[in-house]
Amino acid sequence: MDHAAVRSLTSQLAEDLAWLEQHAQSKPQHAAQAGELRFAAALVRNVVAPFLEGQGPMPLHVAVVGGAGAGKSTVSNMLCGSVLAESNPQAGFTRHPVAYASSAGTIAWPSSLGFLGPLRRLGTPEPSSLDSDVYQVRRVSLEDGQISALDKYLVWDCPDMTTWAATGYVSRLLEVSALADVVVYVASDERYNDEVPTQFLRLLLQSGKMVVVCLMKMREADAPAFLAHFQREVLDRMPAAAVATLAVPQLTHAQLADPSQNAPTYRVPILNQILVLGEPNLGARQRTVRSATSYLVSCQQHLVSVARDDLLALDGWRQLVREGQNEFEARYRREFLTGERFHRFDEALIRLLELLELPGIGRVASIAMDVLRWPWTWGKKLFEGAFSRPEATAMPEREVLDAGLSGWIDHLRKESLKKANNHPLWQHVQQGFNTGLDATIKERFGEAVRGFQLSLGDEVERTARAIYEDLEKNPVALTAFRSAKFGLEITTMLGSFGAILYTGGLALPFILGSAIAVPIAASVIQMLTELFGRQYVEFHREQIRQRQETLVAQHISGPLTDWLASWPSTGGSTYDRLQQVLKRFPENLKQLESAINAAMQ
Ligand SMILES: Nc1nc2c(ncn2[C@@H]2O[C@H](COP(=O)(O)OP(=O)(O)OP(=O)(O)O)[C@@H](O)[C@H]2O)c(=O)[nH]1
Ligand SMILES: [Mg+2]
Repeated sequence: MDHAAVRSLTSQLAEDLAWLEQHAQSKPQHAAQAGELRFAAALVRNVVAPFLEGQGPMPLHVAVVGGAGAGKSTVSNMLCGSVLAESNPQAGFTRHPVAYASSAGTIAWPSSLGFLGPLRRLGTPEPSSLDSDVYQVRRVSLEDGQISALDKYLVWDCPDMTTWAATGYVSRLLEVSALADVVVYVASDERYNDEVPTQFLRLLLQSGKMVVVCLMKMREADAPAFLAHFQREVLDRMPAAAVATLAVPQLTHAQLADPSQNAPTYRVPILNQILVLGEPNLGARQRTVRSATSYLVSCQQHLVSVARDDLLALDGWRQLVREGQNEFEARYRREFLTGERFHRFDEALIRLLELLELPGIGRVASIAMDVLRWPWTWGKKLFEGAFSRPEATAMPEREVLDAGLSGWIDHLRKESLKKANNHPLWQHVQQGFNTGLDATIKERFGEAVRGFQLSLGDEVERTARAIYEDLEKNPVALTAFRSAKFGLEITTMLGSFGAILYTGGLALPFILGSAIAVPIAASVIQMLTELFGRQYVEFHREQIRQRQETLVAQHISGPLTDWLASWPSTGGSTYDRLQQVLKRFPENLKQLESAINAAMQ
């Protein structure tokens, strides 16, 4: 994988994790997960990206972490060999990470994007109580022959963790813990089992960090019992084992003032553990990179779960909105379109039939034919008079649309109330309804209806008119239809007269027969003509119905559905971004894993 590809892959992963973290921060119940996400992003930025970009293993990093006032600064001093870090009775004194480095040689800092996240390096020394997104590096001159962790490592004295809110100074601790090749977890006898530090220890072990535990400040005689207790109550419940657990009983002031000289019994075992874990340098770094990658891959489901719940809830909301849309459209069809006659089409039928009669001089023949069709004309009148019912009047269109919208809104309101306890999204929707969401919906709906009416305009009128205008504009076809119809009628008539002449007008029964046959034949022809004409008009009437249905979906229900579906956004995040992250995150992790495997071959 080339340099540019590595950069784009690792930045995208870090970006997505940062976005998920921001997403989690908006919900108090996801505070711990926000911290985990920050840690995961820091693993990508501080460990994996520098390695893939060819950064060498030196210096290795040891981070000293633990609860407030546990003795982290004291242990950092023990690792370095002299009193460098400000230890202070005030718990929570250290507020930004301070790195101690041997003054021999220069430090090769990775140049990868986002290294140490928001932490800015201080140019001048400051007290470690400075509460700001910074870190500082303090150079230390070692005495000849003195053993110190600084031979191999940068020793990071970190702020405590008292809350999971990955904002403020805990985020600085997460940044450095992710960077670490080795972590020293410090717990004092008074507060060895505090909830947040214990959860943090779990995260460190789960992510495959090499953790050395230091238990502080107990009476020397109590040390074995305390170690056993901590093992049983804390470590045995962890997902992975710590490398070692060591006790540092309450030190005297002289020991605190010069741990190298006065407390080697406690200092040396810790140092040995740390130094062994750094052998060989490259092996130590590769282990850090491998562990980080395996953690990201194996915990990906958990990491994105903060968004998955939202996605499920959003899916549920979209589904609900669509159900409302379907019901709205069905109701419009049922209560308006099906009953709507479009009377303009009845008039169009009359015009069409009139058009098929002969014009000009032929009008006389047409009138004659009209008289001959008396059985059909009278029969039709009688039939219509006897059987026709008053037409069921459809509800006015606007009323149907308004009723449909009210039903839609009621459905959304009722369902979101029912689900209010399932996910904050539903509470958000409910809150929306309490603060005027329905008024906004109605406003948008009103605009949409205006757009619909405008676009429908005289479409009905035009379609109806086209039924006869098309024929009018096509004289060849019109003449052909008229001639065919009239030809058929005249042939029938002439056939009958011919028969009379043939029999010499003598056969009275035959004459009478013809007198009946001619009007019946003319009626049948007219009936067929009207039937075809009606079918033709009905076809167009149905088409305009469908067209109107489409226009309602296009102008009213469709846009309203889109707007409603994307209305709830949680923590400023959009549905699209959620989907994008959930899709590309696993793919990117797969790529990262193969890049790491290739780089370590
Ligand atoms: N007498 C004695 N005091 C100790 C011992 N270990 C730590 N202390 C004191 O406990 C206090 C807190 O120790 P620190 O090392 O500052 O603890 P920390 O974890 O760095 O604390 P914060 O940075 O405030 O979170 C300091 O006043 C230390 O001197 C010990 O073994 N003996
Ligand atoms: Mg401190």
